[in-house]
Parts: sequence; structure tokens; C-alpha cells
Amino acid sequence: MAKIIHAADLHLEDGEQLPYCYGVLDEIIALCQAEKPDALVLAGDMFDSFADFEALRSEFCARFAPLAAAGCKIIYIPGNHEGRGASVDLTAYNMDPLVFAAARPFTLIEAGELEFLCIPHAASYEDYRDWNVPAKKQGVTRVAVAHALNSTIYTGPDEETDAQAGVMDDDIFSRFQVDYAALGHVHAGRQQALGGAVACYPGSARVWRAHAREAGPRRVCVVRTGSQLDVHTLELKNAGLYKEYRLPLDLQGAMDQGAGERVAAAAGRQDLLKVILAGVVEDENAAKATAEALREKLGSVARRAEVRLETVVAADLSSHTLTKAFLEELDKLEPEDAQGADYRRWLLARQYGLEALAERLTEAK
Ligand SMILES: [Mn+2]
Repeated sequence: MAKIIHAADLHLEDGEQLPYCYGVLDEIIALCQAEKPDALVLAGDMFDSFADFEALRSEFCARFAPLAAAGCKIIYIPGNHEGRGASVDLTAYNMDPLVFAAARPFTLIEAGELEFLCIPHAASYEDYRDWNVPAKKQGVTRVAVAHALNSTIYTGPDEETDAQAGVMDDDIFSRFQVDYAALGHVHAGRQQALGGAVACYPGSARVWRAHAREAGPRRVCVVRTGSQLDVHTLELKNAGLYKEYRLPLDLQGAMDQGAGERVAAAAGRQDLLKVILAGVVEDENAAKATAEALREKLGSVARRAEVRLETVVAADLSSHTLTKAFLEELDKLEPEDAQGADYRRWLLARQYGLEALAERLTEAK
């Protein structure tokens, strides 16, 4: 029986997000100190770029010293991000007390009843049939550590259009007798049987960017070997959550104050929020002011808040024949008392009508 903790895609980034990133790293280390696994495997993209790797690696390594001293083996392979902008071969770096398995195409590390087949990220793995991977020893659990896409476990598009990952065939796992594939790259967590192995993407260890695939708790995988492989996940609280909202703007470019309060009240200190304010507005500048006020409010309660406008200016619509006719007819019905309930209803009717027309016009484009 052995226990392994598997994490990936922390994307340590120098700059204002660094304290947040270190908060998550420290939580992973603390979790390992509590769980006492035989090994911690880091499946790539622990740094956001080669520049971050260079700037932060000594601090990164130093933080693992107590865990290594407690007897936990720490294995780390580079992902596609460590190599971004790299001018040198990553194998030149010493990452003590971590075992940095950067040599291509693979390194096999034997550790008692565990074997680690470490496969650093590569643009292609097509030559895998030529790799001289020794046969698995009897009674040993083989863990592949890789940073790649696999089209069986993850059918969506590559999350990164500018830094795509190499694609790994299922056959790699069966050919090399892998029991557990500790994968990195896909930021949404996944688990699936693959070529005889249990393959997992734990998902990004932190919320890297405002994207739906970063939604939900960030996690690490805890793997127990034995007669049967057992995998469960643990949440990383310091990572916070990614939350996305779409809120309506009225014609005046204002939003329902209650809605903004509710988003703020639900926000956690480490959350990344994205709010889209949408609607047909008379004046886009008023909408911009609303967005700025909301950004400020949310920025004070969450780690980061992105507020975007998706507005259509009513004037753009009014040149259109159908809209012109709609507004002409509606203006005839304008209630005299601008404070009354009838007036509010009339304004809403005008807004909804314009929104429906705006939708038709964008469809027609
Ligand atoms: Mn990646």
C-alpha cells in the first residue's frame, strides 16, 4: 500500500498574484504534511512561463524543504508553460529537494513499490513505440506523470490557443503498463479509465484566468494503491472560486443595486469574479460608470473582478426602420407622470422592445 498526492497547473506567476499563488502552494504542502503520502507528483505548469520559473524557482524549492525532510518524495515534470520563452534546456536546472524529471522522452524512477514514468511535456509523443521503457516489475504500481492532452479523457478544444499541448495516445498507457496516469494541462478536472490505467487531471490548482473551465473547487488527487487503486480528491480552499454572472442594464445604463449586492455578498476573499453587464442603453457612458462602480465594489471583496459591458446603444437601433416605427408608436403612449408606476412599465416595455430588436439585428448581421 502506498499513497500519492497528485497536483498540477499551479501557474506560479510573478507580480500581484504571487501572494495568492504561494497561498495555494503552501496549502498543497500543508495538506501533504497532514496526509503523509509516500510521494507528491506535480504534473507540470507549476510556473506560468520560463521567466517565472527562473525568478521564483529557488523560493519554490525552499518551501518544499520540510516536506522532503519528512520523507515525502516530490516528483516534478515540466509542462508546456515552463518552456514558454525558454532559452535553455530545462534539464540544466537543479530543483532540490524536488526530483525534477525534465529529460525527454522519459525518466523512470523506481521507489520501492512505486515506479514513476516521468514524461515531460513535448510537442509530440509520436515516437513512443521507440522508447525503451523497461517492463514493470512484479507487484509494483506504475505511475505515469505527464503534461499532455488526451482526446479520450478530454474531448473539448485545447484550452490554450497560443500554447497548445502535445497529444498523448491511450496506447502509451497500456503499452507501458501504467496503473495510474497523473496528468496535467486540462484545467477542468477529469478522471477516466484509459488503456488499463486510471487517468486523472486534478484540474488547475488555482484559478488561473476568468474562464468557465476554471469553475468549481480547485483540487488535488489522493491516490491509494493496493489490490485496487483508490482515487479521491481534496479541495484547495486558498484557491478560491471562479464565478461568472450576467446582469441586465436598463436603458439608463443602471443596474439593479440588489443584484450587485448579492454578487458581493457571495464573493470569497480569493474568488475571481467576472460580470457581464448587458442591455440596450441610451448612453454608453452611463453604462461605463455603472461598470466602474461595480468593479470597485467587487474588487474590494474578491481577489479580482472583471466587469465587461455588452451594450447596444439605442441610437444605433433608431436608424433602423422597424425600430423607428416601434419608437414612434411607443412615444405616443408615453405617460405624462414620469414618477408613476405606468411610466416605469412603459420604460420597461421600451427597453424589452429595443432588446428584442437589437437581438434580431445582430442575428441578421
Ligand atoms: Mn499546460
